[in-house]
This record gives sequence, C-alpha cells and structure tokens, in this order.
Amino acid sequence: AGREEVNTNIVSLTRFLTEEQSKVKEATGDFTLLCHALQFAFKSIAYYIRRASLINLNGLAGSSNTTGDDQKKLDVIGNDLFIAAMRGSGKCRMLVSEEEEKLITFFDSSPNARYAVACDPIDGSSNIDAGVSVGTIFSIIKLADNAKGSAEDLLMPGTELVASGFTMYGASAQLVITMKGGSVNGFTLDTSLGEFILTHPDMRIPRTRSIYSVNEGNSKYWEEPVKEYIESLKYPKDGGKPYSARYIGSMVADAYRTLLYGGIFAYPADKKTVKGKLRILYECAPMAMVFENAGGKAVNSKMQRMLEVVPEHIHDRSGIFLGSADEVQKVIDIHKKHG
Ligand code: AHM
Ligand code: MG
Repeated sequence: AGREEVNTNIVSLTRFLTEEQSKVKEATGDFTLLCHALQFAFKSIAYYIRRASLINLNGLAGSSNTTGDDQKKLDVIGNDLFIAAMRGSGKCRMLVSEEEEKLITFFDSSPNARYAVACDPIDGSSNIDAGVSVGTIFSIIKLADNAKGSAEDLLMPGTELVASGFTMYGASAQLVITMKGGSVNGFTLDTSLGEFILTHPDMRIPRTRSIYSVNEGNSKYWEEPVKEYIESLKYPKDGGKPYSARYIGSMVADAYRTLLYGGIFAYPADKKTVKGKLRILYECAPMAMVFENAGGKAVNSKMQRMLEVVPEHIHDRSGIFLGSADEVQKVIDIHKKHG
C-alpha cells in the first residue's frame, strides 16, 4: 500500500497491431502500416473537432457533396485529412469517401498497394455544431490479385472485408476495430500520450436490452412490420415494461451505445426513402461486421444478413437493423409473420 497502482504494461494500438501482425505467418506489414495511417487520420480529425468552435470551423463550407447534402467546413477538412493519410500510407490503392462522388485512386503514388478503404470521414456532421458526438466509419478491403482498379473491385459483400470499425469523437475519442473472423477491440485516445490505448478488449454486445434507437419522426412512412415491431416495444403485450428510446441522430454514437449496453439501432427503408438512408460500403457493412464479431446481429430491411448484401454502386444505400442478437431476431420474426 501507499504506492498507487500504475499500469506500466499499456497496450497501445501500435503495440496491438504489431502483436496481431506477428500472429499471421504470411503478413507483410502492409495492413499494419495502413492502420497506422488510419489512426493518424482519426487523431487529426479528433483534434480539429475539439477545436472547431475556437478556430471558426463551425458551419457550412458553402458547397454540397455528391448527394446534395450541405457540406460542413469540418466535412471538408475531415475528408481532406483522410485522403492525405491514405495517400501517404502508400498501402491504399483506392479510396471511397462519402464526400466524393467518384472513386479516389492512388495509382500514381501506390500502384501496387493491395488495399482499398471506404469511409465516411465525419458521420453525423449535421449534429456537429451542437457538440454532439460524431464519428468516422471505415471498411478495409483487400484487393484481389486481378483487381482492375475500378469501382467494381469494391462491390462485394461485407463478408469479404478484412477489417472495419469506427472512431467516435465524444467526451473522448473511442476507436473500435475488428478484423475478419476476429474479436472486437475498443481503444481510447489518451490525448497526453497521443496514443489509442486498449481499454475495451474483446467487446461482447449483451444478448438483449430494452433500448431502441430509431428516428420515430419517420414512422408515418414505415412499412407495417416496422410499425408493429416498434409498437410492440412501447406497448408490450405481456404487460412488461416498455423499452427506453435513445436516439442521438449520429450513427456512430447510437451504434457505440448499442454495442456497449445492448438493444437495437434501426434506420429502416420506408415508403419515402425506399432504398434506406445509410450507405452500405462505409456505414452499414462495417457496423454489421463489428456487431456480428461482438456477438450481435445485423440485417437489412428485407431481413437479409447485412454482411451478405452486395452494393450496386459505391454509394449504394440500405435499410438496417443492428444490435443485440435477440432484439434483431424479434424484428426478423415480425417480418416473417407479415410474409
Ligand atoms: P450523414 O452521413 O450525412 O452524416 O448522415 C448519416 C446520419 C447517421 O449518422 C445517422 O444515423 C442518420 O444520418 C440520422 O438521420 P436522421 O437525421 O434522418 O435521423
Ligand atoms: Mg454518414
């Protein structure tokens, strides 16, 4: 006693990646280098978000992106930081960003790089000026040997992703990453050390929890099974306690809470938004991979396994339900009943 317990055996993301790499016999270190570049992008974005109000980065940039969303100044900065980091890694041949209509290619600087990345640099940016948590979502794809170097190389199901995850910029920056067939690990950015530290090893989502997260303002447009499912949570037939509603409106924050506490997050396709709102390559698939690897489930509005959905183009959208296995199963069961 008397001496405070200090953990001198800290697992930083750098160390974690090195240890993971050593487990794979044929590893070349390319993936590790790519992840180092990714974490630099996350740290930079976290830094600018934190300083936004002080250095006049709030508000609109005066432009709109591919889909006509008004771009925030921070959207532009996040996108530029991300592109520069991926180019600089030398390990990324192609990049899809929500903010760029076209595929970005690094054929000039990294012609032989074996990876492609898809990202939403700052998801939930409509919330950003109010200081609400936002995040970066990413998917990492290993290109086939015969990849043509076009967008088609990326139109594959999420089951093919080699890694995915997200960083949430909240009270602290939280990075969650998972690799194909692996566990889900959570890191917290220690701003004094400038390192992501492993704080949530082997994350497992609780099997069930009475929390639902959906934009109920859209309920007018919902299909019958979705209406019935949400009703069943608010007015339980067995006389049980109704579910709590929690909706931040920022997918990364809503998903992170769902991952930690359990429950369900949904953005269904509906009569107005027929394809759904969220993007398959850099929102739905990477989140689905995280949730499945943590023991949860994720399906689209047709109740297909989210990870098996193949996008038709790089910015393709989908409805999504993801969360605790038992909660997502209830959605599936109600849809089956409706046939
Ligand atoms: P964005 O990529 O333009 O920021 O939009 C995605 C966001 C998600 O973070 C969030 O889950 C959803 O849009 C919220 O949409 P809505 O405002 O319709 O509820
Ligand atoms: Mg988004």
